[in-house]
Amino acid sequence: MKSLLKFTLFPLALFLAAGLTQADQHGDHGSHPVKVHSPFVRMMPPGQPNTAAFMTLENTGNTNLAVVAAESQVSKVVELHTHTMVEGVMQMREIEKIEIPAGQRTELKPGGLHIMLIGLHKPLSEEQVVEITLVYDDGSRQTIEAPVRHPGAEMMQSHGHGHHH
Ligand SMILES: [Cu+2]
Repeated sequence: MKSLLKFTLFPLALFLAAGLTQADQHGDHGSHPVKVHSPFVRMMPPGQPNTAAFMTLENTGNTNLAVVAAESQVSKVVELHTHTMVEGVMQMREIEKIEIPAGQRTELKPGGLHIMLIGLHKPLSEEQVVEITLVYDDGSRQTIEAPVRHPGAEMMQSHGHGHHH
């Protein structure tokens, strides 16, 4: 009886361990219903303590999702922001979430939605890759890699036919 129990538990334990490992290593990449296109962080002039990350989020799943937080090691604070007109002046403000309805794309771009990196620990260098973790309202997390680009490169980015993978 004892050996039979061992025999049945062992494959189960292996299965569980494999499942956990897979979630740890691959949960952030590829399998998430939200695909992240062309992420980049804006290169700022020297001495600027803040910058922002932009990207297009595509929800390939059947359920609405929203980014409710973002995390990064490069700055003290990471906030979700948008731009709004306040008495004729464009202002940034923090928002609670960035919604990505099922089957749709949400664009984070200069002058609109963005992920604000506040209080950079050290100046960013061009082509440096910044890791940003997106936290979704379903509890899932997705870590993306966003290269640092000059503002001039943004134009190339949005109007060109670049292949960035
Ligand atoms: Cu902002």
